[in-house]
Amino acid sequence: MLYPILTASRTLMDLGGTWAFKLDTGEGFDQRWYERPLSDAMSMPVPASYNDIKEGIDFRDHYGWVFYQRSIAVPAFLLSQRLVLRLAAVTHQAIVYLNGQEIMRHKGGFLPFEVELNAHIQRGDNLLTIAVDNKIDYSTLPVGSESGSGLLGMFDAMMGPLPEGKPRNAPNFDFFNYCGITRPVKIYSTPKNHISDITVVASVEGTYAKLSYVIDTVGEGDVSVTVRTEDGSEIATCVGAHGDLIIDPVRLWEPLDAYLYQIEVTFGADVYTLPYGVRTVEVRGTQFLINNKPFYFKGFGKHEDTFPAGRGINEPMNAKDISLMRWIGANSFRTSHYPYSEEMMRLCDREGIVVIDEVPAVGLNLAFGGGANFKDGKPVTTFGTLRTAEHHREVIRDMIARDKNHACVVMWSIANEPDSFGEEPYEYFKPLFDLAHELDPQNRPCTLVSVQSAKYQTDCTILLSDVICLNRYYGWYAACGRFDVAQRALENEMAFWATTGKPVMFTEYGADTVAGLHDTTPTVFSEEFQVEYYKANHAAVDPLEFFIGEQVWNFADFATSESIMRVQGNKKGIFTRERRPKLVAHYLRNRWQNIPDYGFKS
Ligand code: GCB
Repeated sequence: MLYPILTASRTLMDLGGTWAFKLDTGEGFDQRWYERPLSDAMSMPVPASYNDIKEGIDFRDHYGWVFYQRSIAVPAFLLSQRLVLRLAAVTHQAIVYLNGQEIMRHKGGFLPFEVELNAHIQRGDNLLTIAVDNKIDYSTLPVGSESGSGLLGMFDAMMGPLPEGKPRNAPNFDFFNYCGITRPVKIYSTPKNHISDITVVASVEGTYAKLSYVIDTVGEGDVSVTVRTEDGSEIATCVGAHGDLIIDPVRLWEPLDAYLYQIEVTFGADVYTLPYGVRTVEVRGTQFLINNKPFYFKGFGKHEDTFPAGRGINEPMNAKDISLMRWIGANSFRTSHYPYSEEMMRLCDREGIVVIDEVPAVGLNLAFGGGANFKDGKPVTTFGTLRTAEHHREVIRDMIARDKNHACVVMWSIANEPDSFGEEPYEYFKPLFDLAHELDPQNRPCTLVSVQSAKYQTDCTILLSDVICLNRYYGWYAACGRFDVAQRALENEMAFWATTGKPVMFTEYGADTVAGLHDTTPTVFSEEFQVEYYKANHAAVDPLEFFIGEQVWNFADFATSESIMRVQGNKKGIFTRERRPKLVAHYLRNRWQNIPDYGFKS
């Protein structure tokens, strides 16, 4: 799927701004709010999550539908063009109405969708209404408890029974369920005969690169493709809907030293330019090779999480985060726990930040919260109970369609911390791994990010993942503060992973740390504790040749649901939510500046 841009043949209109907005407490569809201007509407910025924009718990924790509305007009001279309404992310479900008619619906809160407007749009003003649902359950990704019944708090079962409350979302994951129109809404135009997709795969041999391309089109016309350098010089050209472009000598896209060629495609009157970094990725033995050299991941699990935009796109913060990554000596992050904005992906291409791209498959684990889950008195299994399989295929398909050409993406993550132990998870995940490999024209490595458990020897990641990605909390959730025990336990577990013959890395490890809390003895939650925690973990993994990366949890403190485990959110950030460094940032900076991007373990 192409990112919408302005070109010599395409216009682009941004519908960002202040929209009318209304919470629906049950009457919105019956009263057909989408047919006329919303009465008693409040104002709401788009794009942004709505939750932190207004005050009060009923607003922040609203359960269900909300309505957004504005009027749109398209210049008359554009009505002969193909007009497309594109929504980059609406969390979690959207129904789009134009002039009271439904024109599109979409499930899934983190990937773009679009609809052609020509059959629906009128001259002059049109009423655009977007109904947005934030409900999560056993069929959505991410996963929540069924029908707003709410997971019980840690001690509720012990001290209950408690009376029923208002329905609410109960996320089976550890980040706030921010919702709304969180990424840009745009209308773009193309000629009727247009380019609908571009796929480019590079192979490199010495100084020589071959870019094999396929151009998908709609209608009649001739295709030509030209490659330009960053300074605009033409260096390769080809005609036809598929073919090979030769660049010799090639300048490779390297971590923190990006180079982007401009691939200019024309089809009849339509023109589109794709920025493209040439690099290779391969797992060989226990190494992760970028451009044929053994890469070491240094970086973070992140969130799209700022105040008050919530999960709403925040481009200044994205730029700041990458600046902080460079300052601290990091080279990579994972898009935990959902695909990030297209703007962030383009920025990572531009800046040379290496990305593990994750679908919103988090919470696929009914063992969270203590032991077997029960339904009607009977124990249930995760994948015998969840109804996510079809939607899981959709998000893999849509993420790869969106991100396949990005140089920054070096691996796909099929899920975060699912129940991955034994046969049933294997049966669930095997077809999803096969699908990702089959859909990705670059056939990048795939992984699932695995949860800490005593059952790790039965984790289906051993069979399925190209890189073993571990979330491990020795010294925090296990052996809290007992760093001698934590280190030995981690060493013992690593002895097992050594036998798999696969590369292994941390995708999470960390300790909650309240900025400003200090102690001479490193006690839990103090900044000194966080430093000691990381030192103990590094002592266990540094000697291991097959250990190819460390992504700490988390880049910054972030918002979560209410719980006695969280003090105004998760505090495992290396930076605060406002991006001030904790003590550990200086420790990591010193460490990472002395670890090269390539060749650390060889
Ligand atoms: C995890 C999850 C992450 C949590 C983290 C924590 O394993 O993947 O979403 O935020 O632990 O801090 O508990």
